[in-house]
Formats: sequence, structure tokens, C-alpha cells
Amino acid sequence: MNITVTHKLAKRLMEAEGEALSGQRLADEFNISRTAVWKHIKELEEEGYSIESIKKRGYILKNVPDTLEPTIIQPLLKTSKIGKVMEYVESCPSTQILAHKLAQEGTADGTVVLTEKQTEGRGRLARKWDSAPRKGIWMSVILRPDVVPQKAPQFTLVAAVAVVRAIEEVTALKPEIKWPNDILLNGKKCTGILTELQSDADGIQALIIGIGMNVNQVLEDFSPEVQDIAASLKMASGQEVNRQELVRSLLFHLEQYTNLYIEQGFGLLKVMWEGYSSTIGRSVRARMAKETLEGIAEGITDDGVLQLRTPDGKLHGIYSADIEMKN
Ligand code: BT5
Repeated sequence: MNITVTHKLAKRLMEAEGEALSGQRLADEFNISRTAVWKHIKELEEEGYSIESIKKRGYILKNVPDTLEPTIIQPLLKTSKIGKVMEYVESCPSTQILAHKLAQEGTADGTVVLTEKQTEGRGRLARKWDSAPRKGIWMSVILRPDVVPQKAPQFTLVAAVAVVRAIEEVTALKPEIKWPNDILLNGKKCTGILTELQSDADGIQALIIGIGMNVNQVLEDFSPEVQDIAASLKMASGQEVNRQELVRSLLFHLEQYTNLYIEQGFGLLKVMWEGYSSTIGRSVRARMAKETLEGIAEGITDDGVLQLRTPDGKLHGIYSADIEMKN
């Protein structure tokens, strides 16, 4: 991205973390006049930044607009690959659709697609994903890992660990993971993950990891169909949560853990995943396309397959299902 001087200045003010920076100092640092600094500040204010100007002390950044625009997300991003290329649109049918298109066109490994509003957000099996405007994080990350397609399903579990870590870093909440792709708060779903694949005879061309995180919704922001099962971070914590910090933290942890998985396999991540899991050791009902099984969820294999022991003592490997906790 080509960051303009205006947004470089915004970055400088963000990094100052509430400390005042004088017009002269900024003018020197950016090699521009004080009048030019003042003009850039006005431009930022027009974009929705709130900047206090104190006589003899300088400018203090009070607030940045609540959007997920790359000009705000990227400057403070701590990743080396994920999010270096970022596609942002105000509204789209689904970031997954956009990401698939970009992946086919050859976009870089680590490209991130972000939007404020999805009109046709989707879950697994073409289910609907409720995506209230500006209240959540609706995002798809394109990865091009050099791994065999059989290793793709674990990326959902790896992403789940990254989601939990990000929520823990930014809030005081303690989320749990429900196999395979739900993140729960007090038993209600706050995040869903959808991993899709583009592959050919040579292997994986692209993995598209879609993450939908409910952040600042109140109950009425959800459609009636999901009001009983959904939660937002705000509903669980009683506080508005900064979506920008969450995105940065999420991308950072996603980079860390996907690298760990690609380089060292699933072992350590499996231990972390199990530590956050609400499923393991519980009595569950697993609904699959052709059958429903009930039993104890004993664990997951190194391939991410859920191990379910039915009352007849048989151990079943579950590759894909909807899980309901029975107690
Ligand atoms: C998922 O599917 O949980 C994957 C959701 C992935 C959404 C992201 S948003 C960015 C990217 N772009 C997309 O278009 N999708 C991805 P699944 O396990 O099939 O769960 C879907 C079910 O969750 C629905 O049938 C509803 O019951 C419920 N649901 C829908 N919207 C919800 C929401 N906002 N919060 C909680 N639950 C919801």
C-alpha cells in the first residue's frame, strides 16, 4: 500500500499513544512546513479522526474512526506476511467470494480481505452468516502453504486457537472452542470459521480462511433466527471492544500459529486447542450428513479428526459434523 503523508502522520500520532506532538516536531520529522502539518491534521479530522490541539504542546490523537480501513489497520500491524496486502470494501456479498476471486487472479500469500458489511455472508454447507454492518469482523485470509491438501482441515483448528488468543489479548473474556469451527462465550457462538480450498493436481493453490467475529452487536442487531445462539464480545463483556486492535491481534496470532503448524506440524497446537476446547470429555451429539451419533468426545487426532466413543464402546472418527453438547 502507498501510504500518504496524511496517514503517515496519523500513524505517528497513533504511536505516540496520547502524548502531545508539537507542530514543529512533526514538521521537522516529515520535512514539511507547520502549515502543511496543520492541513494534514484537518484532513484527518474530516476523515473522522478526533485530534486535540493544545497551545504550546501540540497535537494529541483522541480517537480514530471505527472502520477497518487498511490505512488504520496496517501501520500498527505486527506481522511480516499476513495483511501486507489488504483488500477493503465498505460492503460486499461475502469476503469469501472476493477472496476466491483474488486467489484465482494470483494475489500474494497472506492477502487479507475485510469489509464492514456482508449481504450474503455464508457458513458451512451454504448456511447464512449474519453480518451486521460495522459491528463485527468479517474477514477472509488467503494463504498459500506448501502442504498437501489432507493437511487443510487443521487450519480451521489452528485459526480457532488464534481467534481465542486474540480475544484473550484484547479483552478479559475466556472463550472456548467447540469442534470444529465455533468459538463460544458462555455457551453462545461469538465466532465462526470457514476454511475453503483451491487445489489442483499440484496441490493446494490457496486456502481461504473466513473468520466472522461478533464484536459490538447488541441482541437486536442479530436476526431473530440466531438471537438465541449468538453472542458478541460486547454482550459478554459489557464493553465496546476496539475492532481494529482485534484485527491486528488476530492477524498476528494467525501468522504465528499457521507458521508453527506448517513448520512443526499439529502437535503443540493440538495441546493448545485441547486446552481451550469445550467439547473434549463431554457427552455430545454429532449430526452428520447421513447419520447422528451420540457418545463421549474423547479427543482429536493429529489430523484434527474428532474421536467419539459411542455407548457400545466403538470409537468413531468424525471428519465433519455439527456438535451439540448434551450436558
Ligand atoms: C460458520 O459456519 O460458523 C462459519 C462462518 C464464517 C463466516 C465468515 S465471515 C467472513 C467470511 N465470509 C463469509 O461469507 N463467511 C466467512 P457454520 O458452522 O455452518 O455456522 C453457521 C450457523 O451459525 C448458521 O446456520 C446460524 O445458525 C449460526 N449463525 C449465523 N450467523 C451467526 C452469527 N453472526 N453469530 C453466531 N451464529 C451465527
